[in-house]
Amino acid sequence: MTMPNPIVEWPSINSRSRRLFVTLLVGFGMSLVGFPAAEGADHLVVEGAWTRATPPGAKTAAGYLVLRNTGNSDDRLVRIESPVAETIEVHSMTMDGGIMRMRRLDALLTIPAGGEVRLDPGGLHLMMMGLKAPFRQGERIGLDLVFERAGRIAVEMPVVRVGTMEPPR
Ligand SMILES: [Cu+2]
Repeated sequence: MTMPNPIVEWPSINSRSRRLFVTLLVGFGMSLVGFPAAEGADHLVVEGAWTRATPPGAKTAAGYLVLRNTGNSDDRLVRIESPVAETIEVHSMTMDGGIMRMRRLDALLTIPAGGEVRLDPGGLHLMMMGLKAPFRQGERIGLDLVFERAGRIAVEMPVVRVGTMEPPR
């Protein structure tokens, strides 16, 4: 009397069910990681990031970019980290009695499924505060965007001329 040996049994399984078995294993592995990881970080695309050179003594700078969500679920920007500034917030700009005012967003910035959010001059922007050093034209400023689902995405912002109001091409 011998025990059935799974290794001996293996070749008797036809290739279709073998493929199914492998698929199930991969599916099981993904379910352990959880749904967000299964979707992958590539559903969130960061494009066209830029910032401006800072005048002498300036302690703040604004940064602009486009966040595009190609996935099926909303995502949210949880925080922004960079060694170049003490704090980085997302600000909105509104007209208040003829005066442009900016304020920190009350809630996390949501990037809707299949949609995009643009951070442009005059609107939403990244506010970098407590700059450690001036931004010089031609440099690139590195920062990490941390999303609820996509996780951490490293971004490089080219530094363009002071006073630029249009995204560089
Ligand atoms: Cu601001």
